[in-house]
Parts: sequence; structure tokens; C-alpha cells
Amino acid sequence: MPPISPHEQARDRIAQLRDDINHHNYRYYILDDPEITDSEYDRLLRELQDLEQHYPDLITPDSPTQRVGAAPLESFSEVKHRIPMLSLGNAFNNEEVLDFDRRARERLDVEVIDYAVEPKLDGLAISLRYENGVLVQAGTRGDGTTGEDVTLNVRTIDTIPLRLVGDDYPQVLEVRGEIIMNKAGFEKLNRQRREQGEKEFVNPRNAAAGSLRQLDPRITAARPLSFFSYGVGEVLGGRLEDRHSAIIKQLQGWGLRINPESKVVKGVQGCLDYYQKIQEKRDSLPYEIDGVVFKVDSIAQQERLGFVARAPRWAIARKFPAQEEMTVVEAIDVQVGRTGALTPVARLQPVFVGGVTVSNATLHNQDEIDRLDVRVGDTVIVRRAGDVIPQIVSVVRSRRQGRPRKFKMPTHCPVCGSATERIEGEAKTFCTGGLYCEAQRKEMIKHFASRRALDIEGLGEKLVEQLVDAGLVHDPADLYALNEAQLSGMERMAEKSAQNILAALEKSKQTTLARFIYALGIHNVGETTAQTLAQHFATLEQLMTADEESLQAAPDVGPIVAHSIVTFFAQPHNREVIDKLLAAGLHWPEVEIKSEDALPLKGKTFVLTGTLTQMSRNDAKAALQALGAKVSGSVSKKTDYVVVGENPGSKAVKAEQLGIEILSESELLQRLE
Ligand code: 9MJ
Repeated sequence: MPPISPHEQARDRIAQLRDDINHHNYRYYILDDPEITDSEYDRLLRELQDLEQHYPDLITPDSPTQRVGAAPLESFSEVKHRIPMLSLGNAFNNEEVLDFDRRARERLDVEVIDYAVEPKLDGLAISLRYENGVLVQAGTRGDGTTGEDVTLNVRTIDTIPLRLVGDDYPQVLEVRGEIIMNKAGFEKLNRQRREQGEKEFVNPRNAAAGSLRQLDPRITAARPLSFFSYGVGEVLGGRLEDRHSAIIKQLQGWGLRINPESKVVKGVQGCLDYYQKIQEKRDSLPYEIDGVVFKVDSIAQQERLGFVARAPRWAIARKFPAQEEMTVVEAIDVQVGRTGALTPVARLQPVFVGGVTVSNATLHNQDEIDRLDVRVGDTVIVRRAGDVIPQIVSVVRSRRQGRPRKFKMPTHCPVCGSATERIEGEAKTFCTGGLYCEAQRKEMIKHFASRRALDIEGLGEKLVEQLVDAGLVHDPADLYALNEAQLSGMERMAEKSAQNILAALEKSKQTTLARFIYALGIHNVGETTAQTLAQHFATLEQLMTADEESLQAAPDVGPIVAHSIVTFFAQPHNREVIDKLLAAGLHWPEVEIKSEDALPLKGKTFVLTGTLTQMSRNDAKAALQALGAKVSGSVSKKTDYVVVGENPGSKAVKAEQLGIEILSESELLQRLE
């Protein structure tokens, strides 16, 4: 036997690699049960690519390397469907399904029909022609007899085999199915398009259609498309099973993906139950569906039933209620949330969508309104999917009449009339009348009473809500006007606890300037900033009269914080509440201004770890900061002290490794003295 040449050796190896890769594609895409890792797969593919590069004459169109190859087309050519690609009749309620079943049973003269049932994918119908196991043509449905030849694009879709598996497939096999983009792929694609300033796709169906109708297959290749088969067209030179359910199993055996939710049910009740079950599952499926399909399972029965017009009498689609409908924006209102955030809401002409009547849709914020460019009077597409709140998907620009004004967020709160502010770089607009605004009342008072603010013991969330609902408390100052009778009148309020709350209120009057500033709930002013401000300005009067420039002179106060503070104190209603609080007797010791150099812990960095028993970590942090120390979250060479509480974590270990001084809680307390 003559020795085999390198060319022959390459040919054999290439054949082996292609078989292996096709097998692994089948395990991965069709059976969802891979046998090798992604990196092993990549190695096989790379070896094949290298060999083919050396021996270009050995490249064949069905090689797994040849998914994207061709240059862009000038236009799509036609494909003729010798067996028409049918559409399906629709049923929009159970009666229509019962009618369909009754007619079929009467024609067949049987009691019960077995149905093959499957989800109805919302994608693009496609016909794939395999000749001797090799994909030779892919065509869209078009008008059912003539579609577009999208072979080059379809070849780029991983879940579509270029060559069938096994050897018992018919000589000619036309597979029919749906090309889809799954939900995750769709979201990712739109995110990319948004980032690149490109127009987003409205839904996965449009994205799949847009991706397939590309003259340049490289664009299609970059899109996350996939495929499920659900039937056959022309079949020559081979035998198919005599039931739909068995045929799709055969297709699966030849390497085509079928829907894992497909099954066979008995009679029309089985169909109705299946509809119910899939509807419940709809949101958790990774792809969009718009209903379910019921098909008479027996091919002999299908043939006896035949067709009407362009739809078979042996199948029907039970559609879900539409998730998108058109309607008109009658107004755009602005709601104020509990935190003072303003949210624009579109008031819609009521429309039935996703199974309910929708008359409002959130518009989120000004950016979203600008993105959609939605204006009062516009016709819009509203979407309600599952239990998600209704959204406006897009404006139907062609229906816009006249030149409606662009919507702008109001400059004043629609609830309390205080100025609104939008912080640079943030999406939300806020009301600045925190102390007074009715919308924020409950949250504001809860915050005011909370432990790190005025620390009014016993005044919990439930009680605040009752007091506000009863009309007894409108702002934090009203708390100090409460009497025992009013408090005892609240639910689950014993006489003793009413007295306790009055005592706690009395006690809270003696506070600190820092706590008071924090309690005001000014946007962007947390506990640490409140302490800094108290230290820097020493009196409330000076803080309230400071302008943005002098505010920024305080440590760690930047333009955003300064702006929030000035805006807050500029609201007459906020000032009124502050006056009432002072009149109620709130007071605090004079702040001792420590000159920067006099701060004993200035320049020292502390890290706290583990649980402290005498004080909270926040209190410890605040106390350290008041003495000029920096408190950091992680240990580094720059750390001076690590304070170790109970059950310390890795920070304590790291401190030891770096030779950093470790303090116990009691040592910390000593130093704070
Ligand atoms: C979809 N769209 O999922 C059919 N379909 O059968 C399923 N469409 C169909 N079957 C015959 N699952 C014509 C169309």
C-alpha cells in the first residue's frame, strides 16, 4: 500500500473533525446536553479552520466553518414553495377552540382526537431544504408560495445544522419552523444599540425579522438568532412517521431543534388545559410566544381534513390576548412618590391589552420621555406583558396631529408647590419640600423620628402612619403637639405606651445640631455630611443663610450637596416647619468649633471590623469622624488603626499581616473620651 500523502491525511482528519463538530453541535444545541467543554469545542473548530486554510480545495459548503462566508448580496432572490407554507387559523377564546374540535370530529366521525400541542413562537416562519442531508436552501414564507431566499443568512444560525445527523433522512427533506430571537438576546442587542446611539428594536419578532433580512450575512451572524422546527414540507426518497408528534421526534434525531414544551394531549379538554398551563409559564420561557398551536396528531386524519383557503383544517392557533395595542395619550400627569421623586404618568384612552384594561402607563422620568418623544395627543403602542406594569413602547409618529408641545417636568411640585430639582447625572426629579409635602409626609416623619435622627423611641412606622391618616400629624413639628388622649386613641396603644411616647418626644427635644440637620431629610445630606455641616457652621442660622459657595467651603461638600441644601432652605414651607420645631422647644448644645489642627485624630485612618457591643458601627464612625479621623472600609498600608469587635472578619487578619495597630472596643472608647 503506498504511503498516504499529507493531502490525504488532511482530508481524513478534516472529515473526522467535521463529524465530531457536528456531533457536538447536536449535543449542545439540540439535546442541550454537551459532552465537551466550550474550550475543547473551540479547539476542534480551530484545528479544522487551520487545516482548511492550508488546503482550501478541501473546503465544502457544509463544513461547520462555513457559516459566515459569503459577500453581501445585491438583493434577495425568490424561492418557490412547491408545497405551500400555510398560516394558521386563529382562536381567540375557548368557544372557538371547541368549535374547531367539533367540526374536526364531525368530519372524521370520531369521538376524541389526539392533538399534538406546542407553543406558538412569535418569530419568522422559514423553510429549510436539505438535499442528501446538506442544507441547500432557506426561504421565508412570503405569500405562502413565493418567499425570499435567505440561505446565506440562515447558515449563520447555530441551531440550524448545515448537515443532518445520521443517515436515515429522506433524500429531500424540507423542514419548516420558526426563527426567533430569545428575550435575553433581544435585551442585549437593544442595550448595545442604545449605547451606540442606534434605533432600538420594538420587540424580539421585529429584531429577528430585521436581522434575517440583511443583505450582508455578517450582520445576521452577529445577531442572537435561533430556530425551532415544527413541521415538514416536501419530502422525497424517504419515509416519515404517521403522526406529527413522531415526525418532529424524527427531525430531532436528524439534528433539528424542536420545542421541549411540545406534547400530545387527548381531546379538546387537553388542549384547553395546555393553553392554561403554557399561559402560566409564558413569562418564564426564554423566548416570546403569542399563543399555543393545536394540531391533529394523526397524519392520516390531517389528510382527510385537508385545507380551507390558506389554513389547514387540522390545526389552529389559540392566541393569547395581545400584549401590545394602540391608544392615545390624553394627558401626562406627574405623581410624587413617598421619597419625593416625581414620576410622569401617561393617562391613556382605556385599551384592552395583555388581558386587562389599561388606562395609565408610567413614563419613568424626563429621559424616558425624551427618548420616546411622547407628547399629549400622541397615538402610542402600549405593552403589558405578564404582571409587569404597562409601558409605552413607541409613538406612532405618522399619527401625530399638529405640533403638540414637548413635555417638561414641572419646576414646582404638583403636590406642595415647592421647587423641584434634578440632580446632575441622575434620572429622577425630586420635590424639595420634604418637611411639608403631603406626598412625603409619612416617610419624612419616619425618618425624622428614626434612631439616628431624633431617636424618638416607640414612634414606629405603624404609629406614624396612623397619626398621619388620622389627620393629627402633617409635619414633624405636629408630633410635639400630640397629647395623651390622641395617642391612646390609636390602635394597639395602651395608656402606658402613650405616656412613654410623650416622654420620648420630650427627651428628643434635647438633641444635637448634627442630628437635627440629618433629621430634616435634605436630599444628599446623610449623617456624615450633617456632622460636617454642624461642625463647620456651628449654628442653624448660619447654615440656613449660607450660599452655595460658602457651603462648598465645608469639607466634603461639593456643588451637588450645596445646591440641595440651598434649595431646601429656600422653600418657605420648609422654613415654617423649622420655626415650628424650634418653637416647640427643640434645642441643642452650642457646637464647639474645633479648629482643624485641634482635631485630635486628624490625619489618622481607622477601619472598623466585627460587631461592636457598646455602640453601633455607625455611631463609632461618626464619633471618630467628629474628632477628625477618616474611617475607611478596607485595610491597607495607609490604615493607622483597626478596631476589632466580636467575630471580626478577614480585615483583622490583614491588619496583623501588615503590622497595623489593633484596638479593642474598650480601647477605642478610651480614645474617644
Ligand atoms: C409556531 N409559530 O410556533 C406552526 N408554529 O404549523 C407552530 N407555527 C404552523 N406550528 C403549520 N408551532 C403552519 C404553521
